Amino acid sequence: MPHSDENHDAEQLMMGAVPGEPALGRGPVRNGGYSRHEYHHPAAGWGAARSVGEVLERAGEPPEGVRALFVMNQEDGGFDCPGCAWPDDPNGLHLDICENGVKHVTWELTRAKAGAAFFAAHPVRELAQWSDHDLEAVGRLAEPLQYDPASDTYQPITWNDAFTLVGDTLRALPSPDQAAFYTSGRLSNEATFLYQLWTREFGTNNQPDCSNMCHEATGRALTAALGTGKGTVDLHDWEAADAIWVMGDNAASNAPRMLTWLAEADRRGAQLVHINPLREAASRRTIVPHEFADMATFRTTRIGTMTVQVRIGGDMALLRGVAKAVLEAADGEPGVLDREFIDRHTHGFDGYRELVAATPWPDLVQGSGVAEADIRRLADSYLHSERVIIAWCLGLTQHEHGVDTVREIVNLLLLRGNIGREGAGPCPVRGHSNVQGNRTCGINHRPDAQFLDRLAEVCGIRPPREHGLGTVETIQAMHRGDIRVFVALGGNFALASPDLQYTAEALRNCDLTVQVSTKLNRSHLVHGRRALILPCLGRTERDIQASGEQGVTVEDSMAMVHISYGMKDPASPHLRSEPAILAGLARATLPDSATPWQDYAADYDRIRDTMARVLDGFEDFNRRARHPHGFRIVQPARDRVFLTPTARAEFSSAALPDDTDPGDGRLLLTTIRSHDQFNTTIYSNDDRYRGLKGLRTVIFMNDADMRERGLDEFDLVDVTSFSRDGSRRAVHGYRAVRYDIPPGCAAGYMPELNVLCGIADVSTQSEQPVTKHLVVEVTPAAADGG
Ligand SMILES: Nc1nc2c(c(=O)[nH]1)N[C@H]1C(S)=C(S)[C@@H](COP(=O)(O)OP(=O)(O)OC[C@H]3O[C@@H](n4cnc5c(=O)[nH]c(N)nc54)[C@H](O)[C@@H]3O)O[C@H]1N2
Ligand SMILES: Nc1nc2c(c(=O)[nH]1)N[C@H]1C(S)=C(S)[C@@H](COP(=O)(O)OP(=O)(O)OC[C@H]3O[C@@H](n4cnc5c(=O)[nH]c(N)nc54)[C@H](O)[C@@H]3O)O[C@H]1N2
Ligand SMILES: [Mo]
Repeated sequence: MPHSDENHDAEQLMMGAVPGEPALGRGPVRNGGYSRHEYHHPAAGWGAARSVGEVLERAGEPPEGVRALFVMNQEDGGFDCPGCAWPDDPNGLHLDICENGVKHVTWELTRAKAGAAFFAAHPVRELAQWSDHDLEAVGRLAEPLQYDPASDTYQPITWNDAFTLVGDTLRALPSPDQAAFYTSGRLSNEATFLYQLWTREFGTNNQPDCSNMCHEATGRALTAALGTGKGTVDLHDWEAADAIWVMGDNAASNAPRMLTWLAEADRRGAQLVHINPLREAASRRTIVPHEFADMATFRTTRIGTMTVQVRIGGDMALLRGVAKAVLEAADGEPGVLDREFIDRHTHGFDGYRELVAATPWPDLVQGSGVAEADIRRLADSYLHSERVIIAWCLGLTQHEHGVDTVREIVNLLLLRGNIGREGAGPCPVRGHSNVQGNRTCGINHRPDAQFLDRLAEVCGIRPPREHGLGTVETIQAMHRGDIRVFVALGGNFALASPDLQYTAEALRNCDLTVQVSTKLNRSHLVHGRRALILPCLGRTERDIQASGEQGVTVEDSMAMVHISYGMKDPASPHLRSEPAILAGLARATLPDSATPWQDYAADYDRIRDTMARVLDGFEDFNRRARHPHGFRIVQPARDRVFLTPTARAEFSSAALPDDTDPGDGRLLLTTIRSHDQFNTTIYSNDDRYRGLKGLRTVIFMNDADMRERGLDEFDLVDVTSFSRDGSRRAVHGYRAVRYDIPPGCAAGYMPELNVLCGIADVSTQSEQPVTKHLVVEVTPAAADGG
């Protein structure tokens, strides 16, 4: 097919859909070159300061202003950082700000605005050619908009007309199950509660959420093993642990405030273990992030005492190997196990012990990609540590065997009673700042009966009992035409989901798509026949309602709930808060509703009063939320109370994964974040700690795999993925980059590579897309046309 550059559809180039052409990626349009260097500096520190400076400059914000805001935030109990879910320092000793937190806040505070004039001037087909960075860089959405097919533009609509359109369309559906209601994990607890109440009163449990792509496996594993779907440790435990394992988490970029605690643990001589196919920055040296506020105290701390380079998807075999070595040691010295704990508090130990004994070492070595001697070394470290915390993130969950792997973590912890005592326990590192609170407050496509009973009783509604659809099922149902209306409270569904092409077809097949958002993104351009953009306040902005100024609560990774007050004036006078928008939508959908929607929107204390009656652990919510450090939701497993059917912690005896070998010269590809992005929000094309500048369309590969394919650094490659259903997908014009990663493994960035994730490639255990486990072929790029 003949072509010339200017004829290429920029959107196609962004996706890497044009053979023979370098893919563009979704960051800022490249004006310079790209480069690679070893990153020798500590994680965070001066590089961080410079990078923040650049982001601030682009957002037109003076750095001092933002820094002052953060300081003020800490002193006055202001807003919760909309970045990651890592908890605030409970001792209040650290000024807990980090480079990436400053970036997220600044991105929300930007002065640039996308109003009616902007949308009138730029039809959707034109915006579709813009990079995702450039879309968000337009600034904050300033007024409600409706898609006008005649002009292919978004046009202003009044809030009332928008609510009426949604209400009328929903009521006209033959069944409430023909609508789906997505949540991204930034939504406050109060808005979450109203959202789930609206959709359940309307009549559906179709509540897909970002958790379905994130930590779903964690929730299911911990619920099965411990009776509650959350971790059991808090930051005081981090201060008391003798060993901290960090599995499948790029902490330096994605939970930078964790570095403070890793550095502290290192100073007191705790063992730090990083388990990751990639050698990540947090396993080297760091300057702890709060010190970034005061660069005068530039000092680095060694973090990372042991790095275990497991192969992609090899974690379960590794953990089982450690368990095997522990159980072997117990044969000679029974005191190695915490027998009293095992006998009193657990169930299934004998079966597990037999299974582990029957698993030969070569299987564990093969499955993990780690030598037996190294597994034994790790086991020694485990045995010599009295108090062990195992933390994990997406490297473990986004796999077919995510649930089994998280349960294997629990197995290992149970052997030595490393749960429900000081300094020990499982510690999932959550993603979005309130993703955990979303679940706690009722967003769940598989709600339990007890919760629905309470909701029915307190709120006087009749919630549907059948389970609803999760994220991938929702995409499939939209594609089939079974779901006609799609509502999203935040997020960027069109780009965060797997199989971008298929997901786009699914969204375009809807009668109506509604996006409640702060910034312009791909999901506004990939829309249904009718489409609305409803702009809302961000967490940093002051929220004034009929009864006065309002605060909202969020729950962090360690189950602490606290109230957050915005401090900035809203970006536009037309913005509404999420609770107010939800109340408006609910009233328009349910004209005969007895729920006091207007009162809820007028005074969030009223929402919290109702939540206190529906949700376990939220008693006296209004008072306790205002306590200076908030309150901790009771986690029974922390006190060795296990709400499982046997009332004991459950060992799991699952089979080892059989999918660690992609076969036939193929590679396993994991999709990860760069340092300069927050999910689908791309700040720049750099990935500082991995030493890469100016390029996102890369495949990180082992040197041997590159040589085998005749590839040099930055050579153009094509990547083909092989889905379970036999289908193939490809990206063209990526560049190979040499990296310290095991042979047979490769990595590249989400969301670009979501093109390669087949819709059928979903974990049967968790429903999560297996975005850390794609089977691919990497070949030198074919010349144009193929
Ligand atoms: N700055 C910033 N902060 C964020 C986000 C962001 O995009 N930017 N996103 C937020 C969200 S929603 C989430 S869920 C978290 C995500 O936080 P992370 O889980 O750190 O996110 P990823 O970049 O996907 O990185 C996964 C890590 O797992 C490793 N990994 C990949 N495959 C495997 C495997 O098979 N086994 C093991 N052991 N490791 C593996 C990768 O090398 C990488 O270090 O961060 C949150 N915080
Ligand atoms: N291949 C691959 N795919 C993945 C992943 C992966 O590791 N690999 N990770 C998955 C994970 S862990 C997650 S969590 C999802 C993320 O999926 P999402 O949560 O859907 O995506 P985000 O990029 O976080 O959403 C960004 C948008 O949220 C909106 N927004 C920001 N703040 C607010 C607010 O306060 N209110 C409202 N209403 N809107 C706001 C803005 O418009 C912004 O454009 O992606 C998943 N997709
Ligand atoms: Mo996430």
